[in-house]
Amino acid sequence: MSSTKGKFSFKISVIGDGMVGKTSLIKKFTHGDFQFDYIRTIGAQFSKYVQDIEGDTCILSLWDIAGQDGFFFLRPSFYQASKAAIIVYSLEDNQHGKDSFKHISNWHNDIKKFCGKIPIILLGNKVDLIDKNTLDESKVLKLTRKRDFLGHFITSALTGEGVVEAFQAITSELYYKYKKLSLEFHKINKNK
Ligand SMILES: Nc1nc2c(ncn2[C@@H]2O[C@H](COP(=O)(O)OP(=O)(O)O)[C@@H](O)[C@H]2O)c(=O)[nH]1
Ligand SMILES: [Mg+2]
Repeated sequence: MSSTKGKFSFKISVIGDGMVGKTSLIKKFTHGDFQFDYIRTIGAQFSKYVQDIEGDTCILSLWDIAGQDGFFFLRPSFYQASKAAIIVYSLEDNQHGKDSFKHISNWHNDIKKFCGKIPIILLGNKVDLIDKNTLDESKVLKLTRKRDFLGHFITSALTGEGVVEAFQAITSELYYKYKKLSLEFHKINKNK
């Protein structure tokens, strides 16, 4: 974390199988003015997004896997110093959707190896492609509890449903966590 005068920087890794909508979700959240900086050596792209909370500035740096399909283990440099992660799967009622759900645990184990326990939210994306009434959330809620994820959000990068709520949940979690740490840090130093 870098925190001076109410300025916080958070790296958030957005992971999950190819084609689940990671890039589209980031674009939707940042209103399309998403500037990709491509890091060729590790196959990643990221964008900065600035959000003010309670007078402090939070700079989010959203890391996105550039173009790989399926599940594969990422390089440590992709995850390095991530303060949080967003794991995306697809709600599509087909093999791709099912596989992307199955791979959540793999993605989680992968990031845990490099970052330890960090706040993670799970996004079930492409809800616009299914009938919401047929959605059975019991399995995913069990997984959310078991893996101690911060929450599960149903999203659509197409309609925008749930997108802002999801990104804001992770941002405010980080903000309050690091704000508290920074206040404690200043208190300790003042008393020295
Ligand atoms: N209907 C629908 N299509 C989506 C949604 N999100 C992404 N897509 C489409 O799914 C494909 C893969 O999206 P992309 O963001 O590139 O996935 P990524 O590989 O995870 O980054 C693209 O054709 C997107 O237009 C969504 O919420 N609803
Ligand atoms: Mg992508």
